[in-house]
Amino acid sequence: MVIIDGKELASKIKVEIAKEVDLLKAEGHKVPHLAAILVGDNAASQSYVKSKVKFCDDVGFESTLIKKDESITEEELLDLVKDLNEDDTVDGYIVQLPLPRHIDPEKINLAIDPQKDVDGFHPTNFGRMALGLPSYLPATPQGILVMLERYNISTSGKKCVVVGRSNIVGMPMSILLSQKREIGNCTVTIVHSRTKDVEQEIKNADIVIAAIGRANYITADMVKPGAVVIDVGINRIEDPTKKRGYRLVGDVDYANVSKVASFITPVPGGVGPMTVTSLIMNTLKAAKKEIYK
Ligand code: L34
Repeated sequence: MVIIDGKELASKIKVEIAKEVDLLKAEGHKVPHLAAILVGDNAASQSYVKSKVKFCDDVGFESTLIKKDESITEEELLDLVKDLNEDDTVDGYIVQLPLPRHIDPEKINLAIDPQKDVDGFHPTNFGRMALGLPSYLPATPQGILVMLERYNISTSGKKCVVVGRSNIVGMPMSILLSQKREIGNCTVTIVHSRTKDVEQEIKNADIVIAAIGRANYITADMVKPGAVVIDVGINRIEDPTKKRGYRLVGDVDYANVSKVASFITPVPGGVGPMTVTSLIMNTLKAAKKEIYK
């Protein structure tokens, strides 16, 4: 069994991106600039955004963190988005999710300039992705593709089961893995709340992508021996023995599934760091105008 070390891979790619930034500077270009809007005081969001800003620092990007109180109105947030669309010094930006209940995330998403949408969430980018046109790929699915690629895991012709159908992970992941691309050509099944025999579907898979948000949901008896298991879940479980009062577990029962899988991602230190890496990769593409000329 091989542990897919997302943290280590992220550090490796960090060095590669830092070199590209040096090259850009040597050619007289400005460094890439990522902005992030963070609304409210959700502890997990704060920690995720903090790692995004730190990654920018580490590779020599400029970053701007815009923190807003959770009382911000939808209109004010839309104004902020408009400002970032018009700010020529910003190459790409994100609005960290989730947003407070009084703000419609769809409305905010639609207001983002697709050319600066380094999350790849805007319908223009999602549509371009689905059509196989150049686009920013959503960070988590792209991070997973990079993991599979860098660990030389062949996907062509493999049966892949994606558990969960969210707009930001399950749905785009299933599209990408079924496409005719280097890491793709899978026969993909999406498993969701209305699936008849969830366990059998998962058991058929050569590659399992778990993105449901339920702690330890995938158990060893559901996994085909030798399968590749990618765990997207980040669930907080109360744990008084920990300083923070909780520990993180994935959607996969790691202790037991790791005994049957050929490759597996841990939580933490698996997909999470690759999500951050992938956002930074997209920001570099934005600065270099690789997707939109
Ligand atoms: N707009 N909202 C927007 N874009 C995103 O791409 C995200 N996401 C998801 C939540 N909301 C978003 C993230 O940034 C999830 N996510 C994310 C980012 C980083 C990590 C996990 C999720 C991460 O670094 N996880 C660490 C553990 C961090 C901790 O200790 O809490 C890990 O090793 O898995």
